Amino acid sequence: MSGNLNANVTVVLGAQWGDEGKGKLADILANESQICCRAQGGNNAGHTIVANGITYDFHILPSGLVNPSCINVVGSGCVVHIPSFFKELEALEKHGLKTEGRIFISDRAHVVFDIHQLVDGLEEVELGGSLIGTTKKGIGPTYSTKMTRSGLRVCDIFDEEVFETKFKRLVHGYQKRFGDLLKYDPQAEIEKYKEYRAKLGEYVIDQIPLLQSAKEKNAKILVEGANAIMLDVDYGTYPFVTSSNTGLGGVLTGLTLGWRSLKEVIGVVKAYTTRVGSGPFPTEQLNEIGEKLQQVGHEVGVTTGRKRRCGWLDLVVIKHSHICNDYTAINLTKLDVLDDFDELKVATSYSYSGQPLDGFPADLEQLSKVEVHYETLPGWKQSTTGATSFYDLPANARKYIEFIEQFTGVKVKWIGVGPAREHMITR
Ligand code: 2SA
Ligand code: GDP
Ligand code: MG
Repeated sequence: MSGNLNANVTVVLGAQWGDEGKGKLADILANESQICCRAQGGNNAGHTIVANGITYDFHILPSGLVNPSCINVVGSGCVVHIPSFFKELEALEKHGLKTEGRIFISDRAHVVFDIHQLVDGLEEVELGGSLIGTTKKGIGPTYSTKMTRSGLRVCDIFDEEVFETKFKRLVHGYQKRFGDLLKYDPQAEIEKYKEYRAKLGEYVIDQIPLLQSAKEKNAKILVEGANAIMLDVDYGTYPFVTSSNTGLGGVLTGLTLGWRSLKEVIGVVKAYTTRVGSGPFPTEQLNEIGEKLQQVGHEVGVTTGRKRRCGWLDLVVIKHSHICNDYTAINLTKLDVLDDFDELKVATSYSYSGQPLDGFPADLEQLSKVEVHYETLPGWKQSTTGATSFYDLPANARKYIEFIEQFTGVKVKWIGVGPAREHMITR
C-alpha cells in the first residue's frame, strides 16, 4: 500500500457494526505473524475463533494467542479491566493454550475499575428512554476519565502511594456526582490491587521500544480491530457508538507503528448486516427475514449473550466505511448464512425527503427517516460451506461477490463460508 519495503503491518478492521468475523481472519493471519496487537477498546469486544476443533472466546486478549509462536500486545489505546484480563488468560490456559511470555500490556493503557463498570450502568439510566445498550464493561466511563485526565494508567498501578492517591481522587469525583446511588467500597478494590501489583509485573511493558525493535527486525505485525467503524466515536452513528476510534485512526494513535509500516488494511464485511445495542440500522429486517438471518447465523453477542439485530447488506455503509478506512482488500464473511434465500437485497443508496443522499448522514434524525433503495440479486439455494475456491462457488454467489467488488472498487480477497479456520476461501 505505502510502497515501502518495510511495510509489514496488516490491519483487520470491522466494516459494519461489529461481529463481522474479524477474529477468524485475525486467527488465520496470526499464523504468519510474529506480533498481534490490539489498538483500542477493551473487553466489550468479543471474538469467537474455531481452531483445531476448539471454540475460543476472546475479549481483551488478542486472537494471536492461538498461534503458539505469536507475541501479543494490548496497546496504549486500549482500556483494561485487570481482573477480567487474568480471568480470560486462565480460561485460555484451561483450553490448553500456553500464554506465558507471549502477552503484554502497554504501560500507557488505561485501567478500567469496577467503579467504571458501575458508572456505565448509572450513565445508561441517566439517558432515560434512549439507552445506548452498552456492554456495561465500563468502556465509556474509562475513556471519559482518560480524556478528563482523571484516569489511571497501567503504569500507575506499580507505585502503591501514587496509585491510592489517584484512585481515591477518581472515586471521590464519582461519589460527588452519583452520591448514594453509587454502592461501592473503594477499599475493597485497593486491597485487590495489592495482589494484582505483584502478579502484573511480568505482563506490563513499554510498547514503544517493543514495536520499534519488531519493525527494525522486519517482523510481520498484525493489528486486530475491535468493534467496527459504525461504532466509531467520530464516524459511527453517534451517540450509539462505543467510546474509541475503531477505524484506522485508532490504530495509528493506539499503537506506535507509523503509517509507513502499513501494508494492508482489510475491511471485514459480513455478507448481511447485524447490530447489537440500540441505534439506527436502515436495512434492519424486523420480520421473518431478520429472524432467519439471526437463527441461521447464530447471531448472539459473545460478551453479553444479547441477540443481534439483523438485516440486508448495506453498501452505503460499506462505502462510508471504505472512505473512513481506505481498505486495500475485503474479507466477506458468513456467505454461507445466505445459502437458502430465493433472492437477496442489497442497499445501494439512501434518499431523504425525495432527494438522493451523497453519503452516510451524520444527523440521526435524518438517518432514521431515510428511504433505502435496494438492488435485488438472485439467491443460489445451495451450500457454499464445502467450497475451497472462488470457482467452486455457485454462479449467483460469485455474482453477489462481484457486485460488492464493483460497487466498492475493493477486491474481495477472502470469503468466509463457515465458522472454522478451513472455511475460508482465499483469492
Ligand atoms: P460499549 O460497551 O460502551 O462499547 O457499548 C457501546 C455500543 O457499542 C456496541 N458494542 C458492540 N457491538 C457489537 N459487538 C460488540 N462486542 C460483543 C460481541 C457484544 C456483545 O462480540 O458480540 O456480546 O453484546 C460490541 N461491543 C460494544 C454496544 O452494543 C453499544 O451499542
Ligand atoms: P468479531 O467480533 O468480528 O470477531 O466477530 P464475532 O466472533 O463476534 O462474531 C462472528 C461469529 O461468526 C463467530 O461466532 C464466528 O465463529 C462466526 N463466523 C466467522 N466467519 C464465519 C463464516 O464465514 N461463516 C459462519 N457461518 N460463521 C462465521
Ligand atoms: Mg464480536
